[in-house]
Amino acid sequence: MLCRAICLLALVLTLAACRPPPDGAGAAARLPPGVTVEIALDAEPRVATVPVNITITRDGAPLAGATVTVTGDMTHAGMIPVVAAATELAPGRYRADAFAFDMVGDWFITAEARLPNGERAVAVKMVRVERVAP
Ligand SMILES: [Cu+2]
Repeated sequence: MLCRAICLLALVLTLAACRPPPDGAGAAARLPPGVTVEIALDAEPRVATVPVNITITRDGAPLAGATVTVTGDMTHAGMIPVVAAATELAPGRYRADAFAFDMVGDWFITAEARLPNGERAVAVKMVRVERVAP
């Protein structure tokens, strides 16, 4: 009985500690061994077009030839996700030029990469969009 209470407490603490975005987007983050996917915005997040840079490495070396899609979604229901394809600028460096935030609030950006060997790598970044572009 005590054990069960402790387990339950541990579960509650775990749930409270990380608040994954709705629809399990946080849980969808996955990286094959040795692969890193970094998401960086070109500018301060605001309601405007803000290109998204994605850097992909395997064992520290640039990973070229991936197909990368960037999806922006919000933490409230009823949003149509923003989707933009990224192009490869240099080996391992990808960029979604057309990505645009269309609302103020909390967003999560998902970068999904199909690697040349068929593996799938997914990273998620939380972003708060504070204001409309001047
Ligand atoms: Cu919204």
